[in-house]
Amino acid sequence: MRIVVLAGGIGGARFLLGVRAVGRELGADVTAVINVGDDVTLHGLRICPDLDSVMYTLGGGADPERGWGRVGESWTVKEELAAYGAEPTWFGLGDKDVATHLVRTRMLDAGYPLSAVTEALCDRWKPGIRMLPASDDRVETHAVVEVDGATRAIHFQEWWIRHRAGVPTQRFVFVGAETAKPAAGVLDAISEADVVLLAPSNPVVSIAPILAVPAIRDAVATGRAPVVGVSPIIGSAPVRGMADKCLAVMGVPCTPAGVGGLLGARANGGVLDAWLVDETDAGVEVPGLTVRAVPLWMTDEAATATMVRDALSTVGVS
Ligand code: GDP
Ligand code: FO1
Ligand code: CA
Repeated sequence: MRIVVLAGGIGGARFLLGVRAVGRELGADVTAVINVGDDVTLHGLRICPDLDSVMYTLGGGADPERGWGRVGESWTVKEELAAYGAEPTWFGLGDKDVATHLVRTRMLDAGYPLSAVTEALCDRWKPGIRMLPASDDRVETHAVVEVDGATRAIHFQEWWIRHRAGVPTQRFVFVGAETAKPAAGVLDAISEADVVLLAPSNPVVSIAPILAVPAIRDAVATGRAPVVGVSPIIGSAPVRGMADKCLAVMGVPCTPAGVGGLLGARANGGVLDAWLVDETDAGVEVPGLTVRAVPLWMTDEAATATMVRDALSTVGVS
Protein backbone atom coordinates (compact mmCIF):
# COMPACT_ATOMS: atom_id res chain seq x y z
CA MET A 1 0.00 0.00 0.00
CA ARG A 2 1.10 3.57 -0.67
CA ILE A 3 0.14 6.52 1.53
CA VAL A 4 0.79 10.15 0.59
CA VAL A 5 0.47 12.90 3.20
CA LEU A 6 0.37 16.65 2.54
CA ALA A 7 1.94 18.29 5.59
CA GLY A 8 3.21 21.50 7.15
CA GLY A 9 5.45 21.75 10.21
CA ILE A 10 4.61 20.67 13.73
CA GLY A 11 1.03 19.46 13.14
CA GLY A 12 2.22 17.65 10.03
CA ALA A 13 5.23 16.17 11.83
CA ARG A 14 3.20 14.80 14.75
CA PHE A 15 0.64 13.35 12.38
CA LEU A 16 3.42 11.70 10.38
CA LEU A 17 4.65 9.92 13.53
CA GLY A 18 1.26 8.16 13.54
CA VAL A 19 1.29 7.55 9.78
CA ARG A 20 4.77 6.02 10.01
CA ALA A 21 3.60 3.68 12.80
CA VAL A 22 0.53 2.57 10.82
CA GLY A 23 2.64 2.28 7.68
CA ARG A 24 4.95 -0.14 9.49
CA GLU A 25 1.96 -2.25 10.65
CA LEU A 26 0.55 -2.42 7.13
CA GLY A 27 3.84 -2.68 5.27
CA ALA A 28 2.92 0.55 3.47
CA ASP A 29 5.21 3.12 1.82
CA VAL A 30 4.72 6.62 3.20
CA THR A 31 5.57 9.76 1.22
CA ALA A 32 5.16 13.22 2.76
CA VAL A 33 4.77 16.23 0.46
CA ILE A 34 5.85 19.17 2.59
CA ASN A 35 5.11 22.89 2.44
CA VAL A 36 7.91 25.19 1.30
CA GLY A 37 5.93 28.44 1.58
CA ASP A 38 7.58 29.30 4.93
CA ASP A 39 11.09 29.00 3.47
CA VAL A 40 13.29 32.06 3.76
CA THR A 41 16.86 33.21 3.20
CA LEU A 42 18.29 35.07 6.20
CA HIS A 43 21.92 35.82 7.10
CA GLY A 44 22.77 34.16 3.77
CA LEU A 45 21.24 30.84 4.87
CA ARG A 46 18.31 28.99 3.29
CA ILE A 47 15.93 27.97 6.05
CA CYS A 48 13.06 25.51 5.48
CA PRO A 49 11.03 25.43 8.72
CA ASP A 50 8.39 22.86 7.75
CA LEU A 51 10.85 20.42 6.16
CA ASP A 52 13.08 20.76 9.23
CA SER A 53 10.22 20.32 11.72
CA VAL A 54 9.26 17.07 10.01
CA MET A 55 12.86 15.86 9.64
CA TYR A 56 13.84 16.64 13.25
CA THR A 57 10.58 15.23 14.69
CA LEU A 58 10.73 11.95 12.78
CA GLY A 59 14.49 11.75 13.35
CA GLY A 60 14.12 12.19 17.13
CA GLY A 61 15.95 15.55 17.29
CA ALA A 62 13.10 18.08 17.62
CA ASP A 63 12.34 20.26 20.61
CA PRO A 64 8.86 19.04 21.60
CA GLU A 65 7.94 22.12 23.65
CA ARG A 66 9.03 24.83 21.27
CA GLY A 67 7.60 22.98 18.28
CA TRP A 68 10.43 23.99 15.93
CA GLY A 69 14.21 23.60 15.93
CA ARG A 70 16.45 21.22 17.84
CA VAL A 71 16.18 19.80 21.34
CA GLY A 72 19.06 20.82 23.63
CA GLU A 73 19.68 23.91 21.51
CA SER A 74 22.04 26.77 22.40
CA TRP A 75 21.89 30.32 21.01
CA THR A 76 25.45 31.67 20.73
CA VAL A 77 25.15 32.44 17.00
CA LYS A 78 21.91 34.33 17.60
CA GLU A 79 23.50 36.39 20.39
CA GLU A 80 26.60 37.11 18.33
CA LEU A 81 24.51 38.21 15.32
CA ALA A 82 22.49 40.49 17.61
CA ALA A 83 25.75 41.96 18.99
CA TYR A 84 26.61 42.99 15.42
CA GLY A 85 23.10 44.45 15.04
CA ALA A 86 22.66 42.04 12.12
CA GLU A 87 19.02 42.12 11.07
CA PRO A 88 16.61 40.50 11.39
CA THR A 89 17.07 40.17 15.14
CA TRP A 90 13.47 38.92 15.50
CA PHE A 91 14.42 35.59 13.89
CA GLY A 92 16.40 33.20 16.09
CA LEU A 93 18.75 30.62 14.62
CA GLY A 94 19.88 27.95 17.08
CA ASP A 95 23.51 26.80 16.96
CA LYS A 96 22.68 23.18 16.09
CA ASP A 97 20.04 24.27 13.59
CA VAL A 98 22.55 26.52 11.82
CA ALA A 99 24.54 23.46 10.72
CA THR A 100 21.49 22.17 8.80
CA HIS A 101 21.11 25.51 7.02
CA LEU A 102 24.83 25.67 6.21
CA VAL A 103 24.77 22.23 4.60
CA ARG A 104 21.54 23.00 2.74
CA THR A 105 22.71 26.39 1.47
CA ARG A 106 26.03 24.99 0.29
CA MET A 107 24.30 22.21 -1.65
CA LEU A 108 21.73 24.58 -3.16
CA ASP A 109 24.52 26.97 -4.19
CA ALA A 110 26.29 24.01 -5.82
CA GLY A 111 23.18 23.48 -7.95
CA TYR A 112 21.37 20.62 -6.23
CA PRO A 113 17.57 20.92 -6.14
CA LEU A 114 15.90 21.19 -2.72
CA SER A 115 14.51 17.65 -3.09
CA ALA A 116 18.05 16.23 -3.46
CA VAL A 117 19.29 18.37 -0.57
CA THR A 118 16.43 17.12 1.62
CA GLU A 119 17.27 13.52 0.74
CA ALA A 120 20.91 14.16 1.69
CA LEU A 121 19.94 15.73 5.05
CA CYS A 122 17.64 12.75 5.68
CA ASP A 123 20.61 10.38 5.30
CA ARG A 124 21.53 11.61 8.74
CA TRP A 125 18.06 11.84 10.32
CA LYS A 126 16.51 8.68 8.85
CA PRO A 127 12.89 9.82 9.19
CA GLY A 128 11.59 6.40 8.08
CA ILE A 129 9.37 7.92 5.41
CA ARG A 130 10.08 9.60 2.09
CA MET A 131 10.19 13.37 2.51
CA LEU A 132 9.60 15.53 -0.58
CA PRO A 133 9.37 19.32 -0.71
CA ALA A 134 6.19 20.32 -2.56
CA SER A 135 8.39 22.06 -5.14
CA ASP A 136 12.04 22.63 -5.97
CA ASP A 137 10.97 26.04 -7.26
CA ARG A 138 10.33 29.11 -5.15
CA VAL A 139 6.84 29.10 -3.64
CA GLU A 140 6.97 31.70 -0.90
CA THR A 141 4.10 32.85 1.27
CA HIS A 142 3.79 36.62 1.62
CA ALA A 143 1.17 38.59 3.52
CA VAL A 144 -0.27 41.78 2.04
CA VAL A 145 -0.49 44.07 5.06
CA GLU A 146 -1.21 47.66 5.99
CA VAL A 147 1.57 49.30 7.99
CA ASP A 148 1.54 53.04 8.74
CA GLY A 149 -1.22 53.61 6.19
CA ALA A 150 0.74 51.92 3.37
CA THR A 151 -0.04 48.56 1.76
CA ARG A 152 2.89 46.24 1.22
CA ALA A 153 3.77 42.56 1.02
CA ILE A 154 5.97 41.06 3.73
CA HIS A 155 7.45 37.58 3.97
CA PHE A 156 5.37 35.07 5.95
CA GLN A 157 8.09 34.77 8.63
CA GLU A 158 8.03 38.52 9.26
CA TRP A 159 4.23 38.38 9.53
CA TRP A 160 4.25 35.30 11.78
CA ILE A 161 7.17 36.01 14.12
CA ARG A 162 7.79 39.76 14.09
CA HIS A 163 4.13 40.79 13.98
CA ARG A 164 2.75 37.64 15.67
CA ALA A 165 0.09 37.59 12.93
CA GLY A 166 -1.32 40.73 14.54
CA VAL A 167 -1.05 43.34 11.76
CA PRO A 168 -4.06 44.26 9.55
CA THR A 169 -3.82 41.80 6.65
CA GLN A 170 -5.65 41.83 3.31
CA ARG A 171 -4.56 38.48 1.90
CA PHE A 172 -1.79 35.93 1.40
CA VAL A 173 0.13 35.51 -1.85
CA PHE A 174 2.09 32.37 -2.73
CA VAL A 175 4.86 33.99 -4.77
CA GLY A 176 5.95 31.75 -7.64
CA ALA A 177 3.26 29.12 -7.13
CA GLU A 178 1.54 29.60 -10.48
CA THR A 179 4.60 28.60 -12.47
CA ALA A 180 6.10 26.22 -9.89
CA LYS A 181 6.46 22.58 -10.78
CA PRO A 182 6.05 19.78 -8.25
CA ALA A 183 9.39 18.45 -6.99
CA ALA A 184 10.67 15.26 -8.60
CA GLY A 185 8.63 12.31 -7.35
CA VAL A 186 5.58 14.26 -6.11
CA LEU A 187 3.24 13.60 -9.04
CA ASP A 188 4.26 9.92 -9.29
CA ALA A 189 3.67 9.48 -5.55
CA ILE A 190 0.17 10.98 -5.81
CA SER A 191 -0.78 9.04 -8.93
CA GLU A 192 0.43 5.74 -7.40
CA ALA A 193 -1.11 6.39 -3.96
CA ASP A 194 -3.86 4.25 -2.49
CA VAL A 195 -4.87 7.11 -0.24
CA VAL A 196 -3.95 10.79 0.17
CA LEU A 197 -4.14 12.26 3.68
CA LEU A 198 -4.15 15.97 4.53
CA ALA A 199 -2.44 16.33 7.92
CA PRO A 200 -4.08 18.57 10.55
CA SER A 201 -1.75 21.36 9.45
CA ASN A 202 -2.56 25.04 9.14
CA PRO A 203 -4.99 25.08 6.18
CA VAL A 204 -4.11 28.61 5.08
CA VAL A 205 -0.31 28.78 5.32
CA SER A 206 0.75 25.10 5.31
CA ILE A 207 -1.76 23.15 3.16
CA ALA A 208 -2.86 25.93 0.78
CA PRO A 209 0.68 26.73 -0.49
CA ILE A 210 1.18 23.05 -1.38
CA LEU A 211 -2.11 23.01 -3.28
CA ALA A 212 -1.22 26.36 -4.90
CA VAL A 213 1.20 24.45 -7.15
CA PRO A 214 -1.28 23.85 -9.99
CA ALA A 215 -0.12 20.34 -10.93
CA ILE A 216 -0.27 19.17 -7.29
CA ARG A 217 -3.79 20.46 -6.80
CA ASP A 218 -4.85 18.86 -10.08
CA ALA A 219 -3.25 15.51 -9.19
CA VAL A 220 -4.95 15.42 -5.78
CA ALA A 221 -8.31 16.66 -7.06
CA THR A 222 -8.51 14.31 -10.04
CA GLY A 223 -6.41 11.33 -8.87
CA ARG A 224 -7.75 7.83 -8.30
CA ALA A 225 -6.80 7.80 -4.58
CA PRO A 226 -9.43 8.84 -2.04
CA VAL A 227 -8.49 12.01 -0.13
CA VAL A 228 -9.08 12.37 3.61
CA GLY A 229 -8.44 15.56 5.60
CA VAL A 230 -7.97 15.88 9.36
CA SER A 231 -9.19 19.02 11.09
CA PRO A 232 -6.58 21.13 12.91
CA ILE A 233 -9.46 22.98 14.56
CA ILE A 234 -11.28 21.44 17.52
CA GLY A 235 -14.39 23.33 18.64
CA SER A 236 -13.67 26.89 17.57
CA ALA A 237 -9.91 27.07 18.15
CA PRO A 238 -6.69 25.67 16.74
CA VAL A 239 -5.08 23.08 19.00
CA ARG A 240 -1.98 25.30 18.94
CA GLY A 241 -0.61 28.17 16.89
CA MET A 242 -2.32 31.01 15.07
CA ALA A 243 -4.50 29.30 12.45
CA ASP A 244 -7.41 31.37 13.78
CA LYS A 245 -5.68 34.57 12.64
CA CYS A 246 -4.91 33.04 9.23
CA LEU A 247 -8.51 31.90 8.76
CA ALA A 248 -9.76 35.38 9.74
CA VAL A 249 -7.74 36.85 6.84
CA MET A 250 -9.56 34.44 4.51
CA GLY A 251 -12.95 35.30 6.02
CA VAL A 252 -13.36 31.63 6.95
CA PRO A 253 -14.89 30.68 10.33
CA CYS A 254 -12.41 29.04 12.70
CA THR A 255 -14.41 25.82 12.97
CA PRO A 256 -14.05 22.28 11.58
CA ALA A 257 -16.93 23.06 9.19
CA GLY A 258 -15.26 26.28 8.05
CA VAL A 259 -11.95 24.56 7.26
CA GLY A 260 -13.68 21.54 5.67
CA GLY A 261 -15.60 23.96 3.44
CA LEU A 262 -12.41 25.86 2.53
CA LEU A 263 -10.74 22.65 1.36
CA GLY A 264 -14.00 21.54 -0.24
CA ALA A 265 -15.35 18.34 -1.74
CA ARG A 266 -13.71 16.94 -4.87
CA ALA A 267 -17.20 16.62 -6.29
CA ASN A 268 -17.55 20.44 -5.97
CA GLY A 269 -14.12 21.55 -7.21
CA GLY A 270 -12.31 21.00 -3.90
CA VAL A 271 -9.77 18.38 -2.84
CA LEU A 272 -11.45 16.16 -0.22
CA ASP A 273 -13.64 13.07 -0.15
CA ALA A 274 -13.80 12.77 3.64
CA TRP A 275 -13.14 15.01 6.63
CA LEU A 276 -12.26 13.92 10.16
CA VAL A 277 -13.45 16.17 12.98
CA ASP A 278 -12.98 15.69 16.70
CA GLU A 279 -15.48 13.58 18.64
CA THR A 280 -16.63 16.75 20.44
CA ASP A 281 -17.61 18.18 17.03
CA ALA A 282 -19.91 15.26 16.13
CA GLY A 283 -22.80 16.40 13.92
CA VAL A 284 -20.72 18.84 11.83
CA GLU A 285 -21.69 18.73 8.16
CA VAL A 286 -19.78 19.89 5.08
CA PRO A 287 -21.49 19.80 1.66
CA GLY A 288 -20.30 16.87 -0.46
CA LEU A 289 -18.06 15.31 2.22
CA THR A 290 -18.23 12.21 4.38
CA VAL A 291 -17.64 13.70 7.84
CA ARG A 292 -16.59 11.40 10.66
CA ALA A 293 -16.09 12.35 14.32
CA VAL A 294 -13.21 10.60 16.16
CA PRO A 295 -10.68 11.70 18.80
CA LEU A 296 -8.25 14.12 17.13
CA TRP A 297 -5.83 14.95 19.95
CA MET A 298 -2.32 13.83 18.97
CA THR A 299 -1.29 13.31 22.59
CA ASP A 300 1.13 10.50 21.77
CA GLU A 301 2.10 8.25 18.88
CA ALA A 302 -0.47 5.58 19.78
CA ALA A 303 -3.37 8.07 19.83
CA THR A 304 -2.16 9.54 16.53
CA ALA A 305 -1.88 6.07 14.96
CA THR A 306 -5.50 5.40 15.96
CA MET A 307 -6.46 8.65 14.26
CA VAL A 308 -4.64 7.57 11.10
CA ARG A 309 -6.38 4.15 11.12
CA ASP A 310 -9.69 6.03 11.45
CA ALA A 311 -8.77 8.19 8.46
CA LEU A 312 -7.96 5.11 6.35
CA SER A 313 -11.06 3.16 7.33
CA THR A 314 -13.30 6.16 6.57
CA VAL A 315 -12.51 5.66 2.87
CA GLY A 316 -12.33 1.86 3.03
CA VAL A 317 -8.53 1.57 2.99
CA SER A 318 -6.87 -0.77 5.48
P1 GDP B 1 3.49 24.64 11.52
O1 GDP B 1 3.83 24.64 10.07
O2 GDP B 1 4.66 24.36 12.39
O3 GDP B 1 2.68 25.82 11.93
O4 GDP B 1 2.57 23.36 11.71
P2 GDP B 1 1.37 22.78 10.83
O5 GDP B 1 0.83 23.77 9.90
O6 GDP B 1 1.78 21.45 10.29
O7 GDP B 1 0.35 22.47 11.99
C1 GDP B 1 -0.21 23.49 12.77
C2 GDP B 1 -1.61 23.06 13.11
O8 GDP B 1 -1.55 21.80 13.81
C3 GDP B 1 -2.32 24.02 14.03
O9 GDP B 1 -3.35 24.68 13.33
C4 GDP B 1 -2.87 23.12 15.14
O10 GDP B 1 -4.21 23.40 15.46
C5 GDP B 1 -2.71 21.71 14.59
N1 GDP B 1 -2.50 20.74 15.65
C6 GDP B 1 -1.46 20.69 16.51
N2 GDP B 1 -1.63 19.66 17.39
C7 GDP B 1 -2.81 19.07 17.06
C8 GDP B 1 -3.55 17.95 17.59
O11 GDP B 1 -3.16 17.30 18.56
N3 GDP B 1 -4.72 17.64 16.97
C9 GDP B 1 -5.20 18.34 15.89
N4 GDP B 1 -6.35 17.95 15.36
N5 GDP B 1 -4.53 19.40 15.39
C10 GDP B 1 -3.36 19.74 15.95
N1 FO1 C 1 9.56 30.80 15.39
C1 FO1 C 1 9.56 31.83 16.25
O1 FO1 C 1 8.52 32.12 16.84
N2 FO1 C 1 10.68 32.57 16.47
C2 FO1 C 1 11.85 32.30 15.86
O2 FO1 C 1 12.85 32.99 16.10
C3 FO1 C 1 11.89 31.18 14.95
C4 FO1 C 1 13.05 30.80 14.30
C5 FO1 C 1 13.05 29.63 13.48
C6 FO1 C 1 14.23 29.16 12.91
C7 FO1 C 1 14.24 28.01 12.15
C8 FO1 C 1 13.04 27.31 11.95
O3 FO1 C 1 13.05 26.19 11.22
C9 FO1 C 1 11.86 27.76 12.50
C10 FO1 C 1 11.85 28.92 13.28
N3 FO1 C 1 10.67 29.38 13.87
C11 FO1 C 1 10.69 30.46 14.74
C12 FO1 C 1 9.41 28.69 13.62
C13 FO1 C 1 8.76 29.16 12.31
O4 FO1 C 1 8.67 30.55 12.22
C14 FO1 C 1 7.32 28.80 12.20
O5 FO1 C 1 6.66 28.40 13.31
C15 FO1 C 1 6.77 28.41 10.98
O6 FO1 C 1 7.41 28.67 9.78
C16 FO1 C 1 5.30 28.15 10.87
O7 FO1 C 1 5.33 26.87 10.39
CA1 CA D 1 4.31 26.01 8.36
